[in-house]
Amino acid sequence: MAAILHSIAGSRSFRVNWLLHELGEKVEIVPYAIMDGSLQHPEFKAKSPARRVPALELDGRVLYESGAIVQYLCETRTGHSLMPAIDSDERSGWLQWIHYAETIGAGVQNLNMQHLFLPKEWMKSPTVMGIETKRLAIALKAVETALQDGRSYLLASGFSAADVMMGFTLESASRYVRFDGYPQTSQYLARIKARAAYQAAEAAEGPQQFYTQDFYELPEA
Ligand SMILES: N[C@@H](CCC(=O)N[C@@H](CS)C(=O)NCC(=O)O)C(=O)O
Repeated sequence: MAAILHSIAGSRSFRVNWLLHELGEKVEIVPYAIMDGSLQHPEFKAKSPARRVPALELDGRVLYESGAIVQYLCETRTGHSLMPAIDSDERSGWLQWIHYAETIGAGVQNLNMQHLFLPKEWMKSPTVMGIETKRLAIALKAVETALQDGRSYLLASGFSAADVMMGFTLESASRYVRFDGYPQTSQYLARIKARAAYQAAEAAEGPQQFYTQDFYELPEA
């Protein structure tokens, strides 16, 4: 039976969509939109109490939290190399990146709120936008540093689910922080976007719903 993914195109649900494609699992996507009230339907609330995507129906369960879903999929599916073994030296790094993707994700979310969702100009705070952009730029440095030794992916052993968590997040972060100062990260992002499963997942969910510009400049403070 196909997994049922409750999703907004271009949101964190892309991580789950992409991972399911990497695993070769069937996925049926139930689409929502960020601003049309569809996340508020009682039926969806029963699947995701904070009314957020992703939520995934699989194996007779309903799961929310993208990182937990990614880890669950890695732990319950076999025949892949998306997660280092529990006694591997790389396991702690894998866990760190899985969760660090949400440190970067939180920064992006704060900037999405300021740049995209606050409906009136007077509600936006150039001070908050400036601080959040700086904090995001600092958080991204850890990724650039990790890639300095020329490795292709976050783990030296190769592609893993940590790249799935991080990859989506970097794509969104690049709307707010110019990646010119992050050459390794730039190449890394291009590398993961070239993956067949990434592209198949993009095609399955359709155009992202968040951004109408490639880059959002900071307003004058
Ligand atoms: N930590 C959660 C965050 C989920 C989340 O905030 N999802 C966003 C889309 S990226 C959402 O559904 N936002 C709707 C809202 O805030 O109303 C996860 O990783 O699944």
